[in-house]
Amino acid sequence: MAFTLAFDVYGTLINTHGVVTALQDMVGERAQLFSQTWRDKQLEYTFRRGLMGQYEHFGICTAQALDYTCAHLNEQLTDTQKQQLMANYSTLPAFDDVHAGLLELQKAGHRLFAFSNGVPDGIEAVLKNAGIRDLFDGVVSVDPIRSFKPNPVVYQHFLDSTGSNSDSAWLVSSNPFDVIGAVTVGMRAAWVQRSSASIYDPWGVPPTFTIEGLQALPQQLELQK
Ligand code: LAC
Repeated sequence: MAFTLAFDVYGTLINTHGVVTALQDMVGERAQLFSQTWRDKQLEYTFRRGLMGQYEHFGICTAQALDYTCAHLNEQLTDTQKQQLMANYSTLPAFDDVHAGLLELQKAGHRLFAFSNGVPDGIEAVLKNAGIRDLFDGVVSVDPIRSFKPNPVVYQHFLDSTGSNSDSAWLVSSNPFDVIGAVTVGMRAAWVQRSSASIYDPWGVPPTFTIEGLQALPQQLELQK
């Protein structure tokens, strides 16, 4: 049986910490801390906007989280530096295991979709620049729903947009909140734990299985048919 696979983009296919190199020139040794704070705040803003019904594009959440991070860490970046960091967001790299893993899944006959908080143009650009856009059947953004993961409605939007259902569709994500969101609406979900430093939320809602990278996914899915 072929499955419909929803791949989370930022943090799963694409390494958001690809900005660290550019940040090293701007904030030196605090580049890693800056990147992590920026990413955490970006996600927090999506959660809060979703909860409050105050939707703004993911790019706005990212830009406002960047301003917050500068203030929080007392780093005075110029407007040009901030624009450079925002531009980097569309040229972030894919993780090393992604291209080969997607290719094998495509060959196995699965339908592959990118499924993200990003707006369609942003998702298209980052996938294209990372050299993996052609491996997908399509892109599904939360934007038409005007909310963010893990609102249950956006997972239903994925199923509706791809003509799939919770028996045939899987979420593949490194973000535990995303996995829990999908499992809660009845989808199956693979958690991609690339590092032991990545901790799963102890909510009693486990992933269907855990893998260390996409190379393990084809075989794991084979066992689920
Ligand atoms: C995404 C967020 C979770 O790509 O980073 O949907």
